[in-house]
Amino acid sequence: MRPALDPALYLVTDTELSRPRAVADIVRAAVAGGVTAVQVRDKTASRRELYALTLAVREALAATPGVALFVNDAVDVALLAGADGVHIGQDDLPPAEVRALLGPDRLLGLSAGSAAEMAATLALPAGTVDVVGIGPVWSTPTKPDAGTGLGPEGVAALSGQARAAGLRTVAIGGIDAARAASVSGVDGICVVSAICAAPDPEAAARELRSALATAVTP
Ligand code: TZP
Ligand code: MG
Repeated sequence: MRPALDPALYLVTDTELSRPRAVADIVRAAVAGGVTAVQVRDKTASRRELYALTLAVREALAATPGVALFVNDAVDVALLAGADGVHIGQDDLPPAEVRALLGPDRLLGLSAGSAAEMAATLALPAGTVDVVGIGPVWSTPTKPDAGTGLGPEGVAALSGQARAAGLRTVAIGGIDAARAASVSGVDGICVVSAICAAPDPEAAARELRSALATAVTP
């Protein structure tokens, strides 16, 4: 069976922004503050380091079985580390092939940042993708190459298409507690710096959670 996924407050980790703290410690605090899903993302780590990092985060999540664990890009690492799923972008292996590698019992997330990418996502066979990351909502120094933002309206429009097809959606890019209130029409918000760079990640997660009511609409 595919693991449960509550995407309401989705943390994507960043090793650099977390320093000098360990990513697993940030994750532990963030979950205590209300984070519901976690993606291990480290573009500079070796495969071996990413595997070790994923195991450490998995251990940090052991006490909270409802919090889904994704690995960014690396299907092999996700499978070997016993993660719940993998998140891929438009330049990674094709989603249908990744689904074949994952089998039916893991979650697959996919990034879509334009109408064309959403159309391609919606053309995939049912059950390929579980959750679509839509963004950036706003341009963000965390991922400078993500480009200019779609804005909350652009995200809501793409999200509406995905949700009509039965997919869940998260908005990503430039979201903090103040801006979360202007996001709407998604199943969750996804943040990196708002939690990883926060002096108190637990308090930051709590603050984001209370801003969620307007962003996450049925
Ligand atoms: N994909 C699109 S924007 C982004 C990713 C991974 C980074 C979002 O980071 P932040 O710090 O929440 O703006
Ligand atoms: Mg990728």
